Amino acid sequence: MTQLNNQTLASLNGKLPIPAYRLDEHKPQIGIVHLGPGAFFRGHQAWYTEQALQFGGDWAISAVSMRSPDVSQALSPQDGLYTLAVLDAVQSYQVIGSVQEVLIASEQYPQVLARLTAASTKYVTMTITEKGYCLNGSGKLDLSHSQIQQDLSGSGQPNTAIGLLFTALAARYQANIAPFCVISCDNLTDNGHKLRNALIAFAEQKDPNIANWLSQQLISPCTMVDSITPATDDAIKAQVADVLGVQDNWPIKREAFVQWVIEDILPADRPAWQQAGVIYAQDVTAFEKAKLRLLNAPHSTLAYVGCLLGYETVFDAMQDEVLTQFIQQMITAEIMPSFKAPAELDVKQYSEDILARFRNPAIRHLLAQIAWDGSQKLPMRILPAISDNLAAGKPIDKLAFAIAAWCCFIVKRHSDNEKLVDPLAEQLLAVAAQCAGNADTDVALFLAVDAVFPAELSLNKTFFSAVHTAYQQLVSRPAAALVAYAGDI
Ligand code: CS2
Repeated sequence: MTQLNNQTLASLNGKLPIPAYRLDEHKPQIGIVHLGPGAFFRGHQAWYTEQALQFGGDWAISAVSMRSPDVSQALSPQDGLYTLAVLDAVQSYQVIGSVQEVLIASEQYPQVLARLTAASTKYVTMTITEKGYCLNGSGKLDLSHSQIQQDLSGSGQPNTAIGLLFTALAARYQANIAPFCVISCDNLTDNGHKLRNALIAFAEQKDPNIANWLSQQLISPCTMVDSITPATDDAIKAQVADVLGVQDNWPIKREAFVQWVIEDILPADRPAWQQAGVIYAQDVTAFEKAKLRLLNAPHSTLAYVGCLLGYETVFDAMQDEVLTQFIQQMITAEIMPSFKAPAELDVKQYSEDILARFRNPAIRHLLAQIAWDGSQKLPMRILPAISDNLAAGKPIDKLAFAIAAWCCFIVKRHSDNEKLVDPLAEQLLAVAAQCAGNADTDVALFLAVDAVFPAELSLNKTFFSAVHTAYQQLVSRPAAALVAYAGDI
């Protein structure tokens, strides 16, 4: 079967939407560099930019992975082209052309730096996951982080995204070129502010003049990003080859729902993202909170409780009436009262729509994938709601059940001798190795992991006892525990 690339693109015309601008003589030049070319980026920001490119401008994307060669090896023979499959009530396919190249920073550092220091590069967007920002428990740059220390020492190429961005910004400063705008597209509370502060904190260690310049000129909006985009599997590769009649090494699948809210501080010189459906808002925080607490918190809860019950996908778990009742009750009784939703958001409808998205039969989303990086995700998704409810004297039992389920999930990973995907895997598995199924000691061991549980939580008696009660029931009989929690305790 022939390969999807610039030569075979024209043959797809009329079969499905293709990037016609790739067939033009004057192709859009690169104006955006994206760090972390994973599935979510390719189904979300790259799709929005694809729509925006219909309105013109030099906004093609140079995608950069820090170390992994996988995406570059798959897409470079395809001139960066790939297929987006939207799997929902209606299924559709589109060839995306906004990604012009995929580079690997660890192997192609001079090219990456050249892209980042070019005056024509106006934006750097990123999906580097929560751990990629190297932040400590209070959301500040962790200067004791081994890779940050290495990058600060300046010996060799930067290993972290923060180190790479600083190096490029420093070169722009020396060359009197304005800083690019940085746009975090990760599920981090206050993502834009945290990124901006991390870059300035790094610069303060290296050169106070650059730190000062960045604090005056660096634009880093907060964003809320949303679209369920599971990892690509062989089934979708075969499906896409059927539809296109050409081979696509790495197509992307996602649901139809897609949302991007950006803090309204970008310069006028920007891609036509608004025409593509991006919402610009004065205050993104409330949107972020709503999404992290009403989508990502239930997602993580489904992942840990669902895995303990032996389910494989979100769709499977959502077929379990007791589990969905528990999730709905957790949302209504504890999550919704924990924050103030954006005035324009019908929070009840928004939550119902999210649960309907979880029931999408066309999306095979593995719970095990959502379960990755719990030590990074729970402090963004569940612990803030618990802290807010504790401060307001509101209930936390169901949220604490989710935390206890995470602990049991780790204990099970350890006893089944299965891999735990988490930057703190070693520490967490060491804790699990000491667990004997006794809630007194086990919960104390987990809550002592201060990289996850700040002191104000781990020392909070109400929180400890709520996790303890849930863990005690979950560790021996998860299904019975769930039944108990799905009703009122
Ligand atoms: C998921 C998210 O893997 C996960 O942690 O909860 O990737 C989720 O699918 C997206 O945030 C949806 O926008």
